[in-house]
Amino acid sequence: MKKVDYILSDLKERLSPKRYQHTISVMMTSASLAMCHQADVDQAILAGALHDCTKHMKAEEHIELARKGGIELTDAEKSNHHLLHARTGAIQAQLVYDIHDVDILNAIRYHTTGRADMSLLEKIVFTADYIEPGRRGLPGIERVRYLAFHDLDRCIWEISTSTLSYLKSRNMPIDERTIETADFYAPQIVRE
Ligand code: DGI
Ligand code: FE
Ligand code: FE
Repeated sequence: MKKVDYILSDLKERLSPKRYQHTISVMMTSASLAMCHQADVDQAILAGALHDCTKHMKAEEHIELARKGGIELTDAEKSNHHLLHARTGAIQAQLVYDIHDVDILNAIRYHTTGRADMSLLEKIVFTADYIEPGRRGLPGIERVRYLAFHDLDRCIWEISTSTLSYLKSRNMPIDERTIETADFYAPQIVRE
């Protein structure tokens, strides 16, 4: 059995049907973006398949995985499931699915917040998670989807600023990395 087939059959048992469908969509969108931007399609498929592999876990399971992986969690992470699943997802990918490709592990780890100066694979998974066909009701999504295939850095800036506005409007805690991503990918103002 191919590695990705094993991973998908295992995830199908663990994740809810909705999360599994999202996983498949992110995997296929990552593959498409990899084709467009001439990245490694197999890496994109594995990273897309695994990006939310711990999303179903309860807080205690996340904390246990973080302990196993030997990572320190910030208070913000401990209290925020959205931030935690990306970090524990990378550990689960390593420990349970035997993935040791650092680029794939980082693409999982940074898929929610992004970071400054991402690798092409990191950019692809970050973007695919936001634009996959099942996502509904996001502001300006048609344009963001267009940009994903035509101007990836600009697309990342639009996604991160849109996420920041959403978090601010709801008074949610903001991870420093999310701000760092928006700053790094802000279009340069050309001055004469
Ligand atoms: O796991 P998914 O739902 O597929 O997507 P995701 O991993 O991108 O998580 C999306 C959520 O993460 C969305 O509600 C916005 C939130 N998010 C992104 N950056 C931050 C954040 N939440 C907080 N609290 N702080 C952030 O900086
Ligand atoms: Fe996620
Ligand atoms: Fe996701």
